[in-house]
Amino acid sequence: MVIKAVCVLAGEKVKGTIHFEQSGNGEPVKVFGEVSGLDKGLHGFHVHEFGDNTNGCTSAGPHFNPDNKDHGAPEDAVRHVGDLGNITADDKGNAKVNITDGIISLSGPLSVLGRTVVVHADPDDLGKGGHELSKVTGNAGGRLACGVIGIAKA
Ligand SMILES: [Cu+2]
Ligand SMILES: [Zn+2]
Repeated sequence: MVIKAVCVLAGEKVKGTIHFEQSGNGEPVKVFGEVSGLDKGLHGFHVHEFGDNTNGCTSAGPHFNPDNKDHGAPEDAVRHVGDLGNITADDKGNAKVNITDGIISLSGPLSVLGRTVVVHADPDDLGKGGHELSKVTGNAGGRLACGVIGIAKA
C-alpha cells in the first residue's frame, strides 16, 4: 500500500510544496516538489523533530534524530534521520526537489509524519565543514521556510 504525505513550505519569501511517497513499510521514500524564492545555490533541507510552528520555524526544534547520532550527509551511515542534504536553487531562485531516501519513513519509529521540513539560508556542509555546528546542523544558517508533513490523499 502506497503511503503519501505532503508539506506546504511557507516563509517570508520562500514558498514550496514537497510530496512524500513510500510504496510500503521499509521501502525508500521519494521526496519531490519545488521551492521558490531562494537565493541561487545550495540550501540545507532537513526534517526537524517537531510539527510545531507556533513560534515560526524555530519551534520545529532540532533535526529529527531518534538515534542520537551526529549530523551527516544523506548517504552517510552516521546521520540524523532528518538529514536530507541540500537543495539547489537556479538563477531564478527555484529549486526542484527530487530525493530518494532509504532512512526516513512514513510509518513506524522513523516516521516523519507530523514533523517539519525546514529550508535553510545556507548550504548544509554535511558534517564536514569543521565548524562547531557542522556535526549538529551542518551550519546551514537561518530557517527560511518550513511546513508540517501531513497525511495526503492516497
Ligand atoms: Cu534544518
Ligand atoms: Zn542533521
